[in-house]
Amino acid sequence: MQMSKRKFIKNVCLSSAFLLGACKIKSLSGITNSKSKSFGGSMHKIELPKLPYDKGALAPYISENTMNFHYGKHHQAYVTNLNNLIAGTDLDGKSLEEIIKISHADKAKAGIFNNSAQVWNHTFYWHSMKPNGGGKPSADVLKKIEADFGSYENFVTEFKNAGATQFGSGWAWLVLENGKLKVTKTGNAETPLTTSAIPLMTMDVWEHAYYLDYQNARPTYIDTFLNHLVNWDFVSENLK
Ligand code: MN3
Repeated sequence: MQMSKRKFIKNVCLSSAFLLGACKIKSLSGITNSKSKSFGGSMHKIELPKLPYDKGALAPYISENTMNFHYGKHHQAYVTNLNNLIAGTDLDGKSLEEIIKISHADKAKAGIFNNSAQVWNHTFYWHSMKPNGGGKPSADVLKKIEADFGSYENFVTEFKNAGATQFGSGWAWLVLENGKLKVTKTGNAETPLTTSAIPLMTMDVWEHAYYLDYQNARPTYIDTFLNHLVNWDFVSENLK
């Protein structure tokens, strides 16, 4: 059964580990602001947000085995590392987005930036996919893509190219910059959050995202992401 977008997002909010108050439907921080307060103390913790679907829901394109490692081990490790790094510092208690921006501006906080940005990027990535996703987007997003890229096919070419040419680890993004859609790529933990561009969706091209399912065939993973996984509803919400 297909859930309406609104209901889907509401369910994401209700099922999330973070405070309901932080879950604003239209804001990007709604899905990623995983600050919560523990009982009996002033210690704030960044938590691992719940997945918007079951771990096996993206199979066969992304296996439950990959999700067990990628979400259960890698994403969790970024959360754990970040909490250890900020405990007792002036960043303790700040929102994830604040931590990312502050640490990005301070070379001495590179470890904190890498872990906090990876927490955010991964949450954004899980929401950038859905079961039965991919293919051409619906009318509103398609119109915008055709206006800014010339055609859907041009967008696909640019996005594939960004993913394939990101040397080593990183991310391919669809962003909105100065009112126009743009494809970008970032290395390691870098994220458009520290720029003026608004992220709309992302694809993880770290090897851990595809190695168990596709081994070294990154282009096959990228094709699969575009044809079967992209969550255009999420892009549409982020464009509003
Ligand atoms: Mn990853």
